[in-house]
Amino acid sequence: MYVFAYLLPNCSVLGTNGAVVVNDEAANATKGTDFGTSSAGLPVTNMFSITNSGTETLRITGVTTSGVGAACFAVNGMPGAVGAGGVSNFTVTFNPIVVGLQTTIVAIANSSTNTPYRINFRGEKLPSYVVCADYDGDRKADPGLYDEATGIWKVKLSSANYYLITTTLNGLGGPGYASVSADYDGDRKADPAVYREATGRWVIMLSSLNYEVVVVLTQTLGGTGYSGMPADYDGDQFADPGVYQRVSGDWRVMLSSANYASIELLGLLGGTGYMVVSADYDGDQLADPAIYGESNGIWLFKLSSAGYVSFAMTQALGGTGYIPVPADYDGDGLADPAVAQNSTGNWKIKLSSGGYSLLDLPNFLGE
Ligand SMILES: [Ca+2]
Ligand SMILES: [Ca+2]
Ligand SMILES: [Ca+2]
Ligand SMILES: [Ca+2]
Repeated sequence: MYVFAYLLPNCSVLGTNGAVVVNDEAANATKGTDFGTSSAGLPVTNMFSITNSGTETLRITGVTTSGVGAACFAVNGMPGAVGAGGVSNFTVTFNPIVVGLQTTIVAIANSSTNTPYRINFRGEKLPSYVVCADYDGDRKADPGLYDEATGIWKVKLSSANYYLITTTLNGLGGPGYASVSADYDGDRKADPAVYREATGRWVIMLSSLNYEVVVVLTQTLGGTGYSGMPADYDGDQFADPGVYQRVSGDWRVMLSSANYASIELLGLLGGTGYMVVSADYDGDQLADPAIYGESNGIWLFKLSSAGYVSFAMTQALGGTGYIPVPADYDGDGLADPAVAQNSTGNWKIKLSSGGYSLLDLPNFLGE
């Protein structure tokens, strides 16, 4: 004897990890509906699927996006129908064209009882890059921020009682350019510099040439997927241009002491969710490769004075909403771990000269 089961079409959306994205649930990083933060400003695409466990064809009758960040999200490849017992894919691209937290709701109208199927997405574009370096040459780092959207640089000079300078630097930078300031000419003053991820182009304004000459690196370094991260790894006081592949954690560095020959360090440190924060943390004048966890505020170092063995800072510093801003703020020759929260302008610095106790600077420097 048969019991005839007639099942209506059923609509279920699966996330990037294959788990069900429940109708109207909050955006979730492991399911791919939370795109996290993007400091590079490059589009990210995630694939989702729609399953139909019913015995009738599921019809998709319309897709709408709403919410303040709708312009930053695009839905592609939405099927018109999913057959009985079938599955079909679509993609959502987060294109962080606007600074700040972006959210949208994608509503999928369909022929099941689970309609409209609402999916919450979120993603965030960090507004500024960090440009903390010693621009005035007094051995103390000068806190700074650079806004990619406007090309405006803000720096508080330590030698002028942290007086704030706001400048466009004759148009150095702008959309598509990240800051990579460091002392490239070895005169102890940081040189404002920018790196274009799309092309691997480096542009440097040299302090030793009165900031009047803009130098472009003759060879490209980096490109899509690579973050710029200069530091003086060989200890000759000339910054070494370097890049970091954010997914694999591969590093490439052009050593100034080796005529800028490029060395590759595969899987050195980092990977997805980590930023490079290399600086000289142990004060031996050799930069120490280091990474920072964007969401958890974990810091990991390979200290040059300790054979480059990896070790982690005992306490987290920063996390979601913060950008790392390590530099030698107290001028004792050791870099100080630090983070800044752009939305509030709050900074937190662990000064090496103060036993790495936490210094809170509310409303210090932000947008
Ligand atoms: Ca300074
Ligand atoms: Ca310089
Ligand atoms: Ca060097
Ligand atoms: Ca060191």
